[in-house]
Amino acid sequence: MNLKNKNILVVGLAKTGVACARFLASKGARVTVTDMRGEADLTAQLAELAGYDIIRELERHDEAIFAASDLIVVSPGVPMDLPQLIAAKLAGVEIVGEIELAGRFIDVPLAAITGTNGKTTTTTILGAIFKHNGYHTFVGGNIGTPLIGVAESHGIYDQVVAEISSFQLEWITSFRPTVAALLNLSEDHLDRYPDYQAYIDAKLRIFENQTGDDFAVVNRDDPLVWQYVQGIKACLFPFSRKMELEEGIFFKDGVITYRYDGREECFPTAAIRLQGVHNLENIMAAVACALLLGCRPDETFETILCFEALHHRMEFVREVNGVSYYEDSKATNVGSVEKALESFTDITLIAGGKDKGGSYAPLIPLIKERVQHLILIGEAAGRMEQELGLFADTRRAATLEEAVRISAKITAAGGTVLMSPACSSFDMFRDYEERAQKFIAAVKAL
Ligand code: UMA
Ligand code: ADP
Repeated sequence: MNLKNKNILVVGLAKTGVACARFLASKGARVTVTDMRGEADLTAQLAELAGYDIIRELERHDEAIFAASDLIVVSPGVPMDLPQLIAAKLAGVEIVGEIELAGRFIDVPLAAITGTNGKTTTTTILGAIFKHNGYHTFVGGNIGTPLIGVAESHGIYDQVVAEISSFQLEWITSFRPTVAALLNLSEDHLDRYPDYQAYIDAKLRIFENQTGDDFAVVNRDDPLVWQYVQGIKACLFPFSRKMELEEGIFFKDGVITYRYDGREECFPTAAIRLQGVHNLENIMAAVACALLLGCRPDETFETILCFEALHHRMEFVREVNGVSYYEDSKATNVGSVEKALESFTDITLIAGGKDKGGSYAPLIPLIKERVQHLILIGEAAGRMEQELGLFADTRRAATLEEAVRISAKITAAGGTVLMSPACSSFDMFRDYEERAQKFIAAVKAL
């Protein structure tokens, strides 16, 4: 792809925009960056662009600049229906997302992980397996390091592992993973998409450009996933913790078995540290990707044996007066909260935050069965109370700290206080990490 002297507009100037602008400028493109935020909010990003010859269009998106570009590169946080993008598309301007641009410069095997939940965990496990197998591995994408970093790296990597979000798949045309994994599907991001189907359609685009030479590692136990992957061109490689498979990877009687092309590898799971059935699924998906891409079984197994849970995913904080406190701040949708509720009984659940628009009703059976008290915070509290309030003793708290104090008063010894919000954090916190830290501090203060 020749970028020299092309007029390229980068839309959004956060992590992705900065990385793309630097890369494009280093390739000789004439780069303009545009962001709705102003200079005062973007000092860190602008500092990273110091020394590069880049035009800035801040505090506005000028339709004329969009239309006059040879290429537009869009950040994942910018919605697809931005009027300036729609107009540019109608005018025939090529528009790509950052992973599409990066993909055009990746010439080594690419493993791409998507799904509603478990992406970061699976991506991290897979990256660790490749590294333990001796590969120079780039781990990036939605996990926090823009994928374009691979293109900037002058060929030092021989393996790429990418966490891929639905947002990132919106503007692809040729992005083609060697192995693509779809972990699960449940409602999320309905504040961005017109409906659930549009979100699913965006996720499924991960398979769009694969051919029969590529693999799709897919959850055989998730009926939606299994339904939607029928008919894709890639070679289907299912994973299951519920059924034995003739080909694929499955869990049975304490053993993970990989079975493919006449080969069988067995991994006993008793000594694995990562807890929870959902993590078994993440491990199977990662092991499948690794073995399909040439990793050795011994090194693969050694890696999963010592892999520890990532922070803010069902993490134990402390026990106070016989009550255990867990924080699951990364649980920002209903699907992930279901997994957390399945892991405990006698729960005081602290939930709420910025509403993403989906239904909370799938939680009702588990709330009836396992939740004694429900403490709601944030913008979503009203809607959650309407949908869930009848099924447990329900209260509201103005702050997370107050929610923790109330939980400490009302939870009987032997119970569990679980913060698993089912919402994003942006109404009250900078991000899910800040929400986690505030919860941990409040629990430590008890
Ligand atoms: N902006 C505009 N105009 C708009 C909308 C936004 O100018 O109409 C600007 C904003 O002011 C901001 C920038 O665009 O400056 C937004 O950029 P961004 O949100 O794409 O932020 P990045 O820092 O580039 O982060 C993105 C991903 N963010 C999102 O998808 C929202 C990061 O995923 C990802 O790690 C990073 O690229 C590197 O690949 C975060 C995320 O929340 C973790 N992802 C969602 C999730 O996991 O649920 C999908
Ligand atoms: P993602 O990157 O997709 O958000 P994470 O690995 O960060 O996934 O986990 C996010 C939340 O989802 C956490 O609450 C975690 O406990 C839960 N989770 C992890 N893996 C799965 C899975 N396979 N199915 C459902 N929930 C999961």
